[in-house]
Amino acid sequence: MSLLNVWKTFKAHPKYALMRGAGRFGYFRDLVVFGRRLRYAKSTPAFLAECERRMDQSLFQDINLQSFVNELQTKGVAFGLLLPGDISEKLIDFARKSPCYAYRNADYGFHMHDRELAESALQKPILLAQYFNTVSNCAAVRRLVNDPALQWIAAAYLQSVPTFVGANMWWTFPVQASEKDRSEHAHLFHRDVDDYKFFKFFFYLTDVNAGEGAHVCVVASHENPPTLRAHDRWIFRRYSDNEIEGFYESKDIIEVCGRAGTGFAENTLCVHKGRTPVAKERLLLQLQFSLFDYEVTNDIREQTDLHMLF
Ligand SMILES: O=C(O)CCC(=O)C(=O)O
Ligand SMILES: [Fe+2]
Repeated sequence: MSLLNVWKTFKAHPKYALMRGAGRFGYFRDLVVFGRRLRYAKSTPAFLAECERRMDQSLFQDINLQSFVNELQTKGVAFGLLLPGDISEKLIDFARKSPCYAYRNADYGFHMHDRELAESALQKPILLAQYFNTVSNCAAVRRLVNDPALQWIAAAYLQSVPTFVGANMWWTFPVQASEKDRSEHAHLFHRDVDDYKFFKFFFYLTDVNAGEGAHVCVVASHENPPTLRAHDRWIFRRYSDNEIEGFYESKDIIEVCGRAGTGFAENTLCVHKGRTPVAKERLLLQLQFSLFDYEVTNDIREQTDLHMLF
């Protein structure tokens, strides 16, 4: 990021820019988490109790919540969620019927069935297309955001009343994309600094097989950054596959595969990336929870700012 970009971010979102600086340091992150925990010392247990009271409405009845949170804490990633078929169907139906936006650009709207036309209009392959305003436009997304089990996990993991900071639903397509596009859209290994403590739920809405557009993450790397260069502990950058494969044991580099509906949670301070699909597109829904909302991770756009390509 150039100095000019840093300055622009600082002016637009000063708290976010400060967090992006201070959040690189583990002891600073721990301090903020501790302060927040004290501040919410009374309301967090009340929040957890309210989730427990509503638990019979959850879509995830058979998951051991405490072990899930423990796994997320120690490994940075926890598996075992599965969406009921009717909820997956509703999400996929929403994706089929609503416009998505190539490269997350609000001017590049198209319907999934018009992908080829959209590529002709843009004169480039579309690696990724994202939906906007999913919470307000899709009841199934809202149902998941408010699910008591997911909310309980968020509160227990963040040790605080959690803040939901955004849903993101997007396609990745099997195309020959440029390195620049792959880097910008998270297809190279990286770590996220989205808050002092945060995590994301991921739900696959298409089957994701080995070698396809899977999410790949390095277990427990949230506490073990890849220190390959002098400043890697603090500078957040993209890493090559070779760098990551050389630094971590191969058993810890996990390619997450699963059928449509498969869900997991990850603190994406862990090293991770999305694989560029080879033959089959991937549809993913992500829900992000953190301590603070800097209003940079949600998919909310003014309707008047959204435009179709044709
Ligand atoms: O597409 C993916 O699996 C990676 C997405 C990613 O980097 C993120 O959600 O932080
Ligand atoms: Fe990421």
